Amino acid sequence: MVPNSILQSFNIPNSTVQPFGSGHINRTFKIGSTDGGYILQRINHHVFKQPENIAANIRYAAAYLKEKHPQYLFLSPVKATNGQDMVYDEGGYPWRLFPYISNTVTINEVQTAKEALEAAKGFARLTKNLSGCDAQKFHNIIERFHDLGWRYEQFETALKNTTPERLSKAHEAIEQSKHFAFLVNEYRQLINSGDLTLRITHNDTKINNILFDAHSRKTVCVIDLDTLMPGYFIYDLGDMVRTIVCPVSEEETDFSKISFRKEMYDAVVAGYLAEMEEELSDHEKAAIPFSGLMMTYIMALRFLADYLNGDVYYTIKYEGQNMNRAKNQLRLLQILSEEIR
Ligand code: ADP
Ligand code: GN1
Ligand code: MG
Repeated sequence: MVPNSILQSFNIPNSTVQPFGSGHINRTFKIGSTDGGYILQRINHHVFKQPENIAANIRYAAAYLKEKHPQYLFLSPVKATNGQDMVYDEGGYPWRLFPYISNTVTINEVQTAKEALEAAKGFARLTKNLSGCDAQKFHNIIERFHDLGWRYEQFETALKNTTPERLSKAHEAIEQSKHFAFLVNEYRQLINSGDLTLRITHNDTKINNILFDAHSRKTVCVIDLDTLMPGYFIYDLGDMVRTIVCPVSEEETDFSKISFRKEMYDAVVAGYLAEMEEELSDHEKAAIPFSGLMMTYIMALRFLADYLNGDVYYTIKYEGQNMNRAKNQLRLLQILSEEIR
């Protein structure tokens, strides 16, 4: 649970502390009453090796947005009593506190095209509002985070280092993954073409990283800003396609439920373009169909590599979960590759 020293550092007295949310990386707790209170998070410092850089990026973005877009709701951490954005526990883990945004919900599976449209607008607005700021001022939080070539190399390394047992259990998923390696070449060509502009992107736009108003279902603000850093628009749009067009999430193990919902795809693209149309070049727009394929593939490779590596990165609740996630994503990728282009 939460160490007392941490509660004291944020001056949180005798509160109700409950585990919250379904993220794979950090630990999240809800503090206080249902319609108020705080979100307390322990940052995974094995994944985020320089958490101070996360805080610096968020501070820089917050200051810029406050000046240029004062109406825009951007979630900034609440400072600890010592004035810092984060405090460290005895194990060296950083903790931070956010205001809990009342009357909001997150969703893991999109039900309506309106939700898809709103989510895409919400994530696109972040990049649009930050378009005037200096990308060089942002730290790269995780090097080559969405570099598909790098992720493929990591998958190959995992293949070499894994146990014979995991290699044999993952045989089918491995073969399917290799089948899509042509996407790595496409990715390299696209990046090398210089056609994509480096922007400030969220880089983790899965559907549960945006808050919806509980009643109107309009988006209230984006959350999970750990990977806010320079990136290409295909990363954000692609991760939305990955998590929105399918009626079930990456956790679904009944793969027959995985399908492509055209009305959701159209809504995601329309929502993104509603905010970003004027920012994107024609070359960038031509890369829209590739984005969903690329991000679904990268996630399949990352889940599978983690399974082969012995489940060291993503939180799992049962043995084989990362392999199931990879199989789920490979099924989705197969369907997307037939439907999108
Ligand atoms: P992770 O990095 O582990 O995915 P998130 O920052 O996405 O962590 O938080 C996990 C969950 O907690 C979210 O999906 C959301 O349901 C909830 N949450 C996080 N921050 C807030 C907030 N400020 N207000 C309301 N709910 C939040
Ligand atoms: C992780 O933190 P969370 O659960 O929102 C991961 C993303 C993946 C996602 C897949 C820092 O995101 O890149 O898309 O899991 N974040 C990191 O569910 O690796
Ligand atoms: Mg999250």
